Amino acid sequence: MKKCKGCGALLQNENSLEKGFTPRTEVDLCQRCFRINHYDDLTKSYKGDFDNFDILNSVSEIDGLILWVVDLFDFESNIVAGLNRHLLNKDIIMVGTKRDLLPDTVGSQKLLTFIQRRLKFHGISVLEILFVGDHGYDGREEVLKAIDLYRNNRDVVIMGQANAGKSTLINAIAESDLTISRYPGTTLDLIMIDKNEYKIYDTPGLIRKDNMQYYVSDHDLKKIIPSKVKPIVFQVSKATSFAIGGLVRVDVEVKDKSSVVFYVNQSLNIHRGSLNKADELWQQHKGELLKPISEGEYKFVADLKILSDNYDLVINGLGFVNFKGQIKSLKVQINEEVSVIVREAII
Ligand SMILES: Nc1nc2c(ncn2[C@@H]2O[C@H](COP(=O)(O)OP(=O)(O)OP(=O)(O)O)[C@@H](O)[C@H]2O)c(=O)[nH]1
Ligand SMILES: [Mg+2]
Repeated sequence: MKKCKGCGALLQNENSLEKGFTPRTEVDLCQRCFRINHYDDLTKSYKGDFDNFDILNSVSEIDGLILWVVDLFDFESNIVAGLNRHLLNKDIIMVGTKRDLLPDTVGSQKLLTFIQRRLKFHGISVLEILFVGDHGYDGREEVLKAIDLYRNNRDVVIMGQANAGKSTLINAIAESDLTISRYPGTTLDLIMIDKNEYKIYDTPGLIRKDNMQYYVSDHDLKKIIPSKVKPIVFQVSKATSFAIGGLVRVDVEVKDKSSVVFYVNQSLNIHRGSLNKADELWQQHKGELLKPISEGEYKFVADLKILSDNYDLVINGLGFVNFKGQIKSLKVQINEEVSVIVREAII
């Protein structure tokens, strides 16, 4: 049986709702990949169908150097807990992607120090940390050099969270034609690319269920995935409530004048109002004026620790909010499954 060259699914002409469907199996691409390539269209998101354990198992079965691909913008939700335990005795290089989504003011050295501290915090160790941007083209040579340096006659396996930019990176370094899309869950099975001296394997992305992208409809995904980011700055001097669409409500009380900057998809609407009117607004307008919303129940998070006078509130899958100044309290309302954390500021 032949595999689709775009997503790795076995080609079949029996069930149009299943992976790998094509009316004519003599072609190279399944219908879904064809539609993504030509119409930027997602007929079905497979984001719920993967088993992280199976994916990590198939990665560790290959005798290869591992490129762990990490979306720098969505860094916290790209962390794979216990990475070194899952990939015992493997050589791992971290490749941070989407460097271009972070402001230029974040210099490479600062970013590197930040990442090293966060990896230490999460108990992850890697041989080297590299950054790429511009869809893998900015930083491509460094990745190829690192592969040469660490490969030791082995093949190369790319792994990481869904939508991190794994297939994009392979296309940049191996001039391949893997299907890429703005939606998570594009690559469906292991794909081998023969680069003559060695093979590069693409893998399906790992899925985290504490990620906002998991709880919005396929239709709204486009609006929330951080593909275009323009920071939105607010000055705050009294108790204020912000709403990111109807997805997240952030209530802030300040001791002193502070700045609050949102780094989320620029098409999301950020509503600002006074805290004492926020309950009413949220109850009346969530889902209408305040949209999109997520599926399922919302929780109230009130015990967020304020770390310093410059820190980020990270909302997995959505982006982050930076606070500079003396903040008295910070409370969040959000889908009950989605993780929010505070960390030292990346910027
Ligand atoms: N801005 C920016 N976007 C990028 C970069 N690299 C990848 N992307 C975008 O990220 C999205 C996901 O890319 P893919 O290569 O499909 O990601 P993947 O990790 O293979 O995803 P799965 O197959 O679902 O696991 C696409 O919209 C890419 O265009 C980058 O360096 N900068
Ligand atoms: Mg992919």
